[in-house]
Amino acid sequence: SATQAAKAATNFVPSRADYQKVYNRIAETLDEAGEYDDGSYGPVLVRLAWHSSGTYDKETGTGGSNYATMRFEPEALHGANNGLNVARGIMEKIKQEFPWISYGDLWTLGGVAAIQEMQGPKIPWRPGRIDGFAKDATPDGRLPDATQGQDHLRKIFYRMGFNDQEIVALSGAHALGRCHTDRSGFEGPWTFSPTTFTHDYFKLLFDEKWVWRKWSGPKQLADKKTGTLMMLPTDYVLIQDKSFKKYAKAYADNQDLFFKDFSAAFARLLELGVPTAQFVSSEPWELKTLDEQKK
Ligand code: HIF
Repeated sequence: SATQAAKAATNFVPSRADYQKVYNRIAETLDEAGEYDDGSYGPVLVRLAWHSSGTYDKETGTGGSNYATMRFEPEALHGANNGLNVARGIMEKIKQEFPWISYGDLWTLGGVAAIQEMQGPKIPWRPGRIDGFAKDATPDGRLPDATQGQDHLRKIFYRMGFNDQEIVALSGAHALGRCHTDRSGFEGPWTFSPTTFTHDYFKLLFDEKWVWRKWSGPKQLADKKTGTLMMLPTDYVLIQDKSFKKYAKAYADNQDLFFKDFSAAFARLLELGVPTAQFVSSEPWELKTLDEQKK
């Protein structure tokens, strides 16, 4: 709107209420998906938030959500980011409406709004990311390769500063969304409710019998009973590796514990690479869902 554009032109300092407005606009957009996938843009926005953050390398302090470098080639074209042009396009419309927000804040806020609106836990979040330049873009190979095993998973997530428990907690986000043959080559959803955030991913890992799918695509598992669900090789190692399995079982048995641990790990993921001094608030905020604001 004209008001929001005027705010961008002046030295306007946005308040928490302004960020709640952006959250609300994203939340309203999720359901404008129509025939797209399972009828929600939520899952692909979670994937954008994660891929913009998961490039972080704690040794060099490079990557992470600060500069939103996926706007630039070649990072936009990295194989791991296939299909995220859809999510960036959705976010671009929000950016037109709220030009004062940085892309890093917008994309991470998109993940927060998507998870909270899909009945997930509150994800504490605060603004402060700034737009970087093409020279800040990260090299290919920093995001995980789904065809690999536990050593690779640890190498990638330890590099971001996560431990085994956090790797498992984060992985529960695959309760959401699906794989697309024209994006990753894999196919199908992990759960029967891909637009609702639950601990079903862990329950299904333990309760179903998983068999290698017989097809010409990349190696993935299928549930024996219905053949409609999938697990990636990197999902399946969570019940094969002893250390991972202990946490996966705990999350399968206790949804509250999963929600609590996921919230902490995902909030931390979204802040990777952002210098603390840049944040506008010393404590992250819990933004309200649309439902909570109706009350
Ligand atoms: Fe994903 N992930 N992810 N992922 N991911 C895909 C889709 C989603 C990995 C691989 C894939 C996380 C970790 C890993 C989401 C969220 C998160 C796809 C399919 C692949 C191949 C892409 C496509 O074809 O469209 C690997 C190897 C990971 C390391 C374990 C995070 C924890 C689970 C960090 C995370 O939050 C979401 C949501 C989707 C669904 C996107 C969609 O468009 O529906």
